[in-house]
Amino acid sequence: MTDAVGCPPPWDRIELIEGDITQFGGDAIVNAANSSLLGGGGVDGAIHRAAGPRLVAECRTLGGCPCGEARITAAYDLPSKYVIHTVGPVYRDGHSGEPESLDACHTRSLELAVENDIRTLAIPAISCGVYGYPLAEAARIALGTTADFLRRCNEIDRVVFVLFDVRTHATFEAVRDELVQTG
Ligand code: AR6
Repeated sequence: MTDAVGCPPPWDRIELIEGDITQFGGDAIVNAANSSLLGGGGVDGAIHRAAGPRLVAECRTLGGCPCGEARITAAYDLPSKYVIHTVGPVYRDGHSGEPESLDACHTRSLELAVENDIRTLAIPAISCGVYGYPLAEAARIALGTTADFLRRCNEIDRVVFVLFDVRTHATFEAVRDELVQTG
């Protein structure tokens, strides 16, 4: 099992930790939202609870967000400065545009980060809860897309995948190790 510090670029800028994303103290956290952007369960619910009611008030002004796109708001009572809300795909069979949408969620979130001078951001396992994306398949897209983005972008110092349970963390680590080895 490799550790980010011992990894070749760009993997040395991608960290995988088990934890609660609402405690991340970097510049921004990514929210796995739904297209209303008005809150929900899972990580979305946890982020809205920790940010306080001003977050949903700002979200209301945005008019929603389609699947595969992202929107940015302030983070209010959270320790980070911004929340980037993205809407992942609901998993059907893996051949109904889900990989492309999940890829787009990560790319659009990272693009918004660069546009807003965000250098450190945390990302949860988007679509891996209620939306039912198989973990290893989602990890391959999340990590592969992020690594490709960081290869051509030096304006982001650190992307931390904050994974909520042991199984998700272990799956992301195994996929990361595989991707590091295959280049
Ligand atoms: N920190 C990090 N990860 C978390 C946290 C947390 N505090 N809480 C849960 N997770 P989900 P989705 C993990 O269901 O599949 C919402 O209702 C969780 O264990 O939050 O994209 C939205 O409003 C899982 O690994 O998001 C949408 O309607 C991962 O976050 C819908 O769920 C994503 O699980 C989005 O579904």
